[in-house]
Amino acid sequence: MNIPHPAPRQNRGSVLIIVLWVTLGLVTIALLFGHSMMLSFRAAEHRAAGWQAEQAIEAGLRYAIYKLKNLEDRGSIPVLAPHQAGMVPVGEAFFWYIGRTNTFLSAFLPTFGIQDEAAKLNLNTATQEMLEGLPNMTPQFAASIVDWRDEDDELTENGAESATYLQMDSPYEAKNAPFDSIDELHLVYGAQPQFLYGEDINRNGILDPNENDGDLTYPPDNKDGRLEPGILEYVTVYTSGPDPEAEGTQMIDLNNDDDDQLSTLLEETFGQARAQELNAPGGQTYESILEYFNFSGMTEEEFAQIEGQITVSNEEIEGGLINVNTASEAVLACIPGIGIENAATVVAQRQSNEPGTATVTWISNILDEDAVEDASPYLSGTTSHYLIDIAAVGRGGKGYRRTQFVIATDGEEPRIIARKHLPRSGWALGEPTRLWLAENKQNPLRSF
Ligand SMILES: [Ca+2]
Ligand SMILES: [Ca+2]
Ligand SMILES: [Ca+2]
Ligand SMILES: [Ca+2]
Repeated sequence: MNIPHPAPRQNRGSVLIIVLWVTLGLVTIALLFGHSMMLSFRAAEHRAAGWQAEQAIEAGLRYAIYKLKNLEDRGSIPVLAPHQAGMVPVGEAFFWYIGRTNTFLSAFLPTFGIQDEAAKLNLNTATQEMLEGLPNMTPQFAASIVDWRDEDDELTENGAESATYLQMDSPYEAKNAPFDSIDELHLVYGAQPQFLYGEDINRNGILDPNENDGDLTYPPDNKDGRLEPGILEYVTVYTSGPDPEAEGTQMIDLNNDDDDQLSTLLEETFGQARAQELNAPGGQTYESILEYFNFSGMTEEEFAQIEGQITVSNEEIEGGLINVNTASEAVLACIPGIGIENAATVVAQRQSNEPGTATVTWISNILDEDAVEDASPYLSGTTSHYLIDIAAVGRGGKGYRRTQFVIATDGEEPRIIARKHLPRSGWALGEPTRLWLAENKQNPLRSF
């Protein structure tokens, strides 16, 4: 009989160990595979949420343009929604218009709304003295900004021209031409993140936890419970007006355009009889629209109706008028005639004005005559350049996105003149919103 003799004990043990190893290997592979599946699933989920957020931003942009197109008072700031919470659902996504308050910058939730570029100093037209008045500004940096934009290579005292830039580790030349964007400030000699961003590293106008914890997390801050923003908060390159010759513009230049254009506007707005009672502007040069108002014989209410459609060209002051209804105290303090001594008074008066006021005339009721004369050539009561700063999330609060748009309304139709993604600027909607989204990620819509 041929009885198969069993394998030696030692061999059986080896086979078992091999089988165990193989099984373990398979399990490991399965686990790894599963993990990578999960990762790609999550990545796909994030991508889908990001796409939803991008679509929500487009929806927000379209709604803002619609509101600007249908403004009742030309040049005013549109009111977007009756509530201030600011979370607008679009399908499974949400978007927010990140705004600014009229008064202070230290709340923990962003203000909801459209911002005004005319609330800021124009980097291309503000004088060195005006720039020096900004918070976080140094005389050296203000001088370097002027040298960067002026076309010559003559060094301003404390400034920087190509000779300075060419000595740097990565040399380049001074631009010697106007700024195209405020981000160009990074190239100007002496630019430091603490000057440009201040404590507001994510540029949302509110105090985020990392902006009020000292040196514990970036950025450095003074932990005083108040937001001290940097220069970027207060400057623009987009307010080109008054430039009535600019392409697409519909504004009437009282100093250069045909008087018939103004007569037509006055007749259409007030009727023929009233238009004839008013003083016609013919043959004079005005320093400011306020000067024309005083001359015209209009009431403040009447003037407010045409203010967004007229301008005066001024050889000494080029462009960049500042909207007295929206500019922050810090910006108002830079304007000749207003200064630090009057800026707080202007802001206080503004709070008692009707919401949505879009006129400059009230300034002459609170400043003395000399101050009004100095300030009014720089001032406007309206705007034609709006900043739409939209942040959004997709399904489950994921896929955070943020894009800023500048819309110009000085032509027949509102047009987008700048679009900037802020992919690495960080969460800008405040800690309470982040926590709320985390708690409600399964079904955020239930609260609406
Ligand atoms: Ca220069
Ligand atoms: Ca912030
Ligand atoms: Ca900090
Ligand atoms: Ca602070």
